Amino acid sequence: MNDRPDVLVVGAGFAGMYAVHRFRELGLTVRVLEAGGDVGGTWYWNRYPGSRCDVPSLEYSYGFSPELEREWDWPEVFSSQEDILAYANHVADRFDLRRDMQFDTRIVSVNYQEDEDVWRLTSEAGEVFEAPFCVMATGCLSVPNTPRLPGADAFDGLVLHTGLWPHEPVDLTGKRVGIIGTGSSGVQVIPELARQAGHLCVFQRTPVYTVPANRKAMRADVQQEFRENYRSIREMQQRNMGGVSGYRPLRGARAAPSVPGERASRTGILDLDAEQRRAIIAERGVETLLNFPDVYTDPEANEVANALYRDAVREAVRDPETAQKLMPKDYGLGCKRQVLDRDFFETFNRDDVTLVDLRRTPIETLTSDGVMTSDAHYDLDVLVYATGFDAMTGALMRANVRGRNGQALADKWRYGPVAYLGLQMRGFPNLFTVTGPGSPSVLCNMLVAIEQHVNWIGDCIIWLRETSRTHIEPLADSETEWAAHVNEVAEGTMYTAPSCNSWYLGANIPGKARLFMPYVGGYPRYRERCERETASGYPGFETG
Ligand code: N01
Repeated sequence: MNDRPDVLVVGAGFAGMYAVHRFRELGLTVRVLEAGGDVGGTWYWNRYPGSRCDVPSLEYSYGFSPELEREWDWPEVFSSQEDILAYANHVADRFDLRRDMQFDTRIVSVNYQEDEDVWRLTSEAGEVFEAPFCVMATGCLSVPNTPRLPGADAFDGLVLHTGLWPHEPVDLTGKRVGIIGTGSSGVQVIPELARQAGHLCVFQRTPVYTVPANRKAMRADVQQEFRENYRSIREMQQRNMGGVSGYRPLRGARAAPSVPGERASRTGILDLDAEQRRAIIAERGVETLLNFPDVYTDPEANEVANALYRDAVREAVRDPETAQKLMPKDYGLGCKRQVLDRDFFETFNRDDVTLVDLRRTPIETLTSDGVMTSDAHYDLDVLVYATGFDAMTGALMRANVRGRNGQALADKWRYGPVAYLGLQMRGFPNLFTVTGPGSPSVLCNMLVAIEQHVNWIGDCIIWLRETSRTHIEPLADSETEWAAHVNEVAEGTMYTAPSCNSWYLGANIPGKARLFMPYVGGYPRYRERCERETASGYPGFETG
C-alpha cells in the first residue's frame, strides 16, 4: 500500500469502491479506510431479515463497465440485501479493489494541516494517514440512531439495531420480541420478525404510508434486453429527475414498475371524481395514489389521497382499533421517503402480533425484562431498534472534520449543512463529500449519483494537476447562493410541509437543525450545473 497516496477515501461502500477504480484509471494513488470488515457500506451493515432495495436492481447497479453489466445476473427485480452485497463483493474481486483498502479502520479525526498542506486522518486505533486530497464517501444513512430511552441500560435481554444487524443468524424462535420504529427498516423487518418470533410487539410512534413492493423474480429475457440496451438506458438515467431510466422492455412483458410515483402522469387526483378515484385504486392498487403529480404539491389533493390511503388500511386490517392506530393522520403522502412493504398490514392480522400506539401510551421506561408504557408492561426477550439514522451529516460529524484554522465542520454546520453542490465546503480545501447535503443524493438512484460525484472529483483533481494548482475550495458566494437555491426548490413541496418531520429535514434527531438537506431540483439540472463548473475552469471555486 502507498505510504502517502494522492487521495484518501473514507468508506468502502459503493462510493468508496468506485472511487478506487476511477482514481486508479486516472493514474492517482488511493487508499480507502473503512470501519467495517469488508466492502458494501449500507448493505454490509443492514443485514436484518427482509432488508431490500427500493430501486430496481437493473438500475441500482454500476454503469461504468459494460463487461460488468454483461456478466452479472440479478435474481429478482428488486434485490435483497444478500444479493446486493454479493454484487459488491463480485465488483471488489473483479476490479481487485481490496488491494487499496484497509478494513476495521474507523476514522475518528480528519484534520487539515495547513502548514504541510495535507489532510491528516487518525483511526480509532491511533493509526495516522495523510494525503493532499480527502474524499468522504461515508454514506448518507450510516450512523444508526438509537434514542436514549429511560432505563435503557436496565434491559437484560438481547438488544439489536436494524442498521447494525449481527452477521450470524439470530434465532428468535419462540422469543418475545419488541420492535421500536415503523419506517422503511421497521416495515421490512416486522413481517419477518412476526414469522420467526413467539410473539411480536410493535411500538409505533408514527403510522407509515407504505405501498406493496414488487416481488417478481427477474426474467431472463428482460435482463437480456437490458444488456442489449444498457448504453441508452444509462443515458436515460442521466436525463431522469431521480436517476432511474424507467426503461420498459419491449420484448418481454413489462419489467417491474420501477419506483412508485416515478411514472409521469399529468392527470391530477383532483381531476377525478370520487367514483373514478375508487375505480382506479380498485384496478391498480393503493400505490397508484403516488402517480398523481398534484399529491406532491397541492395540500387539498394531498389530503384526498391521504383519506383514500386510510380507507385502504381500514380494508387491509381486520381489527378496526388496530387499523385506526395504523392510519397516518397528521402528515401527508410524499413528505417522507416512500416506504415499500411485503405483508406489512397483513402482519397485524396475526394473533401473535400486538401493536402499541406510543402516541396514546408513551414508553415510560425500559425495565430488566421489557418495556413499560403509560398503561402496561410488555415482557420481552429481545428489543429491536428500527429507529433510523442520523442522516446525511451524521457520519461527517462523527469523523470530527476540522478545516483551516482548526474550524470544526460541526461549528460551520451548526445551523444546518452548507456546501457548494454538496461536494465541497469553504474552509475545507481539497476535501470532497460524495452525495453530500445539497446534492440530489438520497433523492436520486444512489449508484448514478455516486458515479457522477466520483467522476467529477477525479476530473477536478486531474485538472488541478494539469494546471499546476494544488488547492480548490468553493467561493463563499457560491456556497451561500447554492444553499439558498437548495432551500428555494424544496419550498412548497410536501417534503417541507410544516406537518412533515422526516430525516430529510434532520427532524428525527433531537437538537439537529431543521433544514431540507438533499437537492430536490432534479439530477439532470444538478449534473448540468456540475458540468458547467468543470467545463469553465471551476468559476464557483477558489483555486490556486
Ligand atoms: O428510519 P426512519 P429507517 N421512540 O427514520 C421511530 C432507507 N432505507 O431506518 O416517525 C419511538 O425512516 C420513528 O418514529 P417517528 C430509506 O431511505 C431504505 O426505517 O420519528 N419511535 C420511525 O418510525 C429510509 O427512509 C430501505 O415518530 C422512534 C422509525 O423509528 C431510511 O433508510 C430500507 C423513536 C425510524 O424511521 C431510514 O429508514 C430501509 C423514539 N424515540 C431503510 N425514534 C429500502 O430500500 C425514532 N423512532 C426499502
